[in-house]
Amino acid sequence: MSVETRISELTREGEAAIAAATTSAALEDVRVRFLGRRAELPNLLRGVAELPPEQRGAVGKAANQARRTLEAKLEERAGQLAAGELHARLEQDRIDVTLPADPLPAVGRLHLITQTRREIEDVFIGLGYNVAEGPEVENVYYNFDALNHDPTHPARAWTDTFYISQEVLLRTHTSPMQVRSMERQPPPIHIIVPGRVYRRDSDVTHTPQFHQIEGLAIDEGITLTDLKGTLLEFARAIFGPERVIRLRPHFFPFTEPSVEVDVSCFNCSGGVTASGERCGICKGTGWLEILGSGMVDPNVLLHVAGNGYDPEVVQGFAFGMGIERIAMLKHGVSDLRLFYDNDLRFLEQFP
Ligand code: 2NM
Repeated sequence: MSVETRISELTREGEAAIAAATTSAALEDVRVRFLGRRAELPNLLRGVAELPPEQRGAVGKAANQARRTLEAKLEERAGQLAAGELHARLEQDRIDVTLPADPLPAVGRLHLITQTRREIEDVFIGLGYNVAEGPEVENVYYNFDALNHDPTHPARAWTDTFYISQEVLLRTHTSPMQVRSMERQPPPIHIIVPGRVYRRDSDVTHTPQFHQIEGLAIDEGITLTDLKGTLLEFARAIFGPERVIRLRPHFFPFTEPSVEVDVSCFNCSGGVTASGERCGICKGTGWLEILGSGMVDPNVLLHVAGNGYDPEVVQGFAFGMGIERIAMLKHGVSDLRLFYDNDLRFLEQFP
């Protein structure tokens, strides 16, 4: 076989091997096999000098041509394989950054006051109420005047309320936001207002800052019956489906008539426990006081009559409750101060 024939054979074999290589590593093996230091073609090139002079030109030319051809094919194939491998790697390593991260281990829990607030909110949201929040620093107008507190009402005294100035104070209830909401939105309105409130009280059953949820429903034709049905629904959602409620007459400046609402005790029957003892939760009365309520006084509506709250046309009810009180009753918490001591032994009991 002539050297030229061998060279063209090597070229074809090399081209076939290059085309057949499916990975960069396999292609590198082909390069070594055909163009490496000990490969046949480079060996032929190095041997050109020993050939008879008349063959040197043709063989040298053919061998060089073969080497350039294989080098070009290797180059081309290397590019193809690198691109394909990159694509495959990107495809395989694809990370979907929109997937949720692995959940973090739990490092805490909601405070019992927050849990209770949300639970109460959920009940009223289920009844179609909206949740509104307002400022803790209020004007005397919204905190007292617009809520029909007469000028001598004891809560107005500096001894009972934290004043910032003559006209500005820390709200003593969340009802100011109900007036603000009525200024902002014509009837019908169904809202609850949760939040912090402040009173100058400090003893076993009072902290100077505590939490309230107040509710307000105003529309044409709302009666005390709607109030009772709503609060019964609330009492059953929080204290159990078997509960009943009772209304006792009371006085609040912003409602007329006003009532205090009791729920039947969830721990006993009529004040006597299953084992025949006097119930410690309701002190043997069979009832737990849970909130204050009433039909909104026309004098309150008159402050927002310009926005559609004409007391001759619309009426409704309002109620207010202490979140701490509801939580204490429901979970048997014996001391209000436990809520604010930040003691994990207490907090961890409410996962
Ligand atoms: C209570 C008891 C009774 C009350 C009244 C109002 C408003 F803004 F409509 F006048 N908001 N909340 C209310 C009524 C609050 O808490 C014991």
